[in-house]
Amino acid sequence: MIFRARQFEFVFPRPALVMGIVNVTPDSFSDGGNFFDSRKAVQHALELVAQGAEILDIGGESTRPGAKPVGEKEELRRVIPVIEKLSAKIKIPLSIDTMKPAVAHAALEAGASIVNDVAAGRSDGAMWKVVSEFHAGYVCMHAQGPPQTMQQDPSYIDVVREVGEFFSERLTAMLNEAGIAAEQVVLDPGIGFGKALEHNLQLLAGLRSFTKLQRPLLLGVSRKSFIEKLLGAGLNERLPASLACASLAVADGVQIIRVHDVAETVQAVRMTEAVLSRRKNV
Ligand code: 9MG
Repeated sequence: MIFRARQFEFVFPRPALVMGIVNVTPDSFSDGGNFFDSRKAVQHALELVAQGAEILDIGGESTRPGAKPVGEKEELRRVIPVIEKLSAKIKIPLSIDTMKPAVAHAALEAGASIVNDVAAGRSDGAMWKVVSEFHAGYVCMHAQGPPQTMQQDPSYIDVVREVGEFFSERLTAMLNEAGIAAEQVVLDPGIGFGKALEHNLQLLAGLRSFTKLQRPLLLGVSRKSFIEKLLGAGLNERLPASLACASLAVADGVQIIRVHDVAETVQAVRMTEAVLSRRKNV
């Protein structure tokens, strides 16, 4: 299986890729006031690469449940200088985390190679045209509803089946209507995006079923609030559970893990892979 993102190509099976999260928001990299400092964001990104990140995901708009939307101009102002500086310094794929085609377009022009679209093309139909035009990699994530309202009353009959059907429908539409090649696409069940605790756990238990779609899978569980709902762990106490999910996911066929804690995740994932590679077929 191949994943192509502009000049980058990953051939699977291969060790899972750890994608480091770079949130370019004022609360993440403040200049000491209400603005963010792009130099601090770049510095943080370079540290994630030194820790073993093989992809960076750069976002200027929070997608946390209930987060306030950010205007296009402000989102561009946050992410583009960071992408320009990083693409001049490092030769790994940069992913732009956005639902806005104009932001994706500018980010790709600035040197990004992947579009991480938590709306899966449903926020603005122009997104897929941009992905197709640049031959970019594309993360197609499942969400039930937009971030502002998605956690109000998530409802499914069979969440694993419904997310699988969503992937099939989106893939068919992308390939047939948007001129995107299957090899550009990564699928992501969207843990925490319009899902109650039970839905998240069922998706984690059912990850293996998505491998039949023959596309790389991406999982983001890092520090998410469902961990607190299950275990009572506060924001700074969720690393062990995040690592447990990462290891289980890799064992079930997930190829990309999106995380804040890169060094710890790389260690957990490499250990998991070392043991998996020695499993006998009993
Ligand atoms: C932006 N963002 C936050 N959580 C995410 C997740 O689980 N997957 C992807 N693709 N993006 C996410």
